[in-house]
Amino acid sequence: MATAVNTRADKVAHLSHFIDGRFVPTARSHFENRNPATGAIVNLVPEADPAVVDDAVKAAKRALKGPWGKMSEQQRSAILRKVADGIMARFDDFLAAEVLDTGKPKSLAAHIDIPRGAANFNIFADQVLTLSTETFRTATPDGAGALNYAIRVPRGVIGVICPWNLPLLLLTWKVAPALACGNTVVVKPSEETPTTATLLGEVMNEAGVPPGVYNVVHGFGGDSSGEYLTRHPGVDGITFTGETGTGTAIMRAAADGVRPVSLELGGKNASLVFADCDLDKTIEGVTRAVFANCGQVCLGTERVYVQRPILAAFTQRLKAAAERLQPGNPFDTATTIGPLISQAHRDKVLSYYARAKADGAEIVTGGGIPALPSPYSSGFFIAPTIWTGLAETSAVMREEIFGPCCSIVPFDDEDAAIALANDSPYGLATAIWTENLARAHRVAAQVEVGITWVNAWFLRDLRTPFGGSKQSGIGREGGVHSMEFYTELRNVCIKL
Ligand code: NAD
Ligand code: 6OD
Repeated sequence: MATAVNTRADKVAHLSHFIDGRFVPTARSHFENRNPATGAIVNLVPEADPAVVDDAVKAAKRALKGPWGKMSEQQRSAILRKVADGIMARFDDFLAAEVLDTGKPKSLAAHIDIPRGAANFNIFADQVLTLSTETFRTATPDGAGALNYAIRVPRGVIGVICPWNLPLLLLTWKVAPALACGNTVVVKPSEETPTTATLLGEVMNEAGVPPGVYNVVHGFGGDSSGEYLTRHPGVDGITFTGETGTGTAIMRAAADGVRPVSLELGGKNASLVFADCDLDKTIEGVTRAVFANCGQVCLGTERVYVQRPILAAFTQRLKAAAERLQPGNPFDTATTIGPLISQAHRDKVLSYYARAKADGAEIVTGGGIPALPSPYSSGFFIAPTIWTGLAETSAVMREEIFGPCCSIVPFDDEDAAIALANDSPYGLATAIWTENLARAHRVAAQVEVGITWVNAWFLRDLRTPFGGSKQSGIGREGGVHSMEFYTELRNVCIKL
């Protein structure tokens, strides 16, 4: 099927905004979007100015009053299922587009990103059919009483701002519940990964989503379409995933007009590896937690605390696992680690590699840029890296790097492990590795994070509350928790 986006590495496509059910080309101000695996340009992307963002918000406002606003939950649910089916029907296009935009291994995107894009529509198609509200019988002096019941209404136009690390997965994680609840959306995908959001416009049209319900504007963040969108007074709520600093700026923008925000932000997550763990399972899990998606996962582990009796064995085995990772052509099934998203991000991660050295780290493995043949030598690849010997005060231990790297630090007992894990301004996720169930419960209750895994990492049930504590975010996504953000509760009191 012909598509409006690029699914081939040897082509450069002109992307468009998607507004009111139509692809809107613009001749003005295109920026280059590169394939991180080769550095080659894959897309020329239009940057939305305030007028384009305004068009999108107005289209979304109109759509609230159109057929979408009049549909039953059952009708919306059925349409969302068609969107899920549409993603699966275009699986190969979504997969190619996501791999070209991100450079992530095709095997990873085929296993996680694209199926989750579809699953996100199915889960919220289910969820909206079981959404309930509270009812109270209230006593009154005349004895007749009153009945209080709450109704849920859509919030209106939702501004959706997304990052580049799991583009389709994170975008649909917000768009699906927003639409299920009867809202309309204006999405601003990351400037690094504009393609699958655009392709989703085709699927929305094919599934019968009315024009204006799903809109996409391209561009950057501050002083560009991201900021224009979050500041637009026609936007009734903002949902954001990205860096904590950006989340802070968005929260400020949302203060004008007192608009609700949902923020999924950064992390500096710990793995706590106890001597009583199953070491085979733990190495497999920690390897994924540190290196999956080239370390560009908000839930990923950058601090690995290991109980002293197994420190040497653990370090030697994690090193071996890191050295087995195979960089290269993301479309090749042998490739198990892709590049970082951009030259700028690689420069940032390399600055932490230099900082680790300056702070006295021992480099267990990695530390630089791997030698690869052309054209991958021009990509943004970086070596998986492990350090030991860093002090907790080092910036490498405190700041989110978002690269394929971790620092291993020993601990002696449970209390020390918990204290180390909690010594962070962030509070997104922790992975605990132990075969002692009582210990798992004790530690899980004390780590100050929104998400704790025991003997697992990134094992997801989409009904569960997902989100961060401290500077890792505000609010929870998933199941009924998403529905709470995307609806407003109104109470009705009837005197009987
Ligand atoms: P980012 O904050 O730089 O950008 C995210 C999005 O915000 C982009 O679309 C960008 O254009 C936009 N943006 C930037 N400044 C803006 C502004 N002033 N106003 C409006 N929009 C603006 O994040 P990133 O580099 O794309 O993604 C990596 C970050 O995302 C990491 O910190 C990672 O931990 C975090 N993340 C968190 C989660 C989570 O669920 N907690 C998930 C994935 C990524
Ligand atoms: O699985 C999810 O629902 C989710 N929000 C994952 C976030 C991953 C961060 O990079």
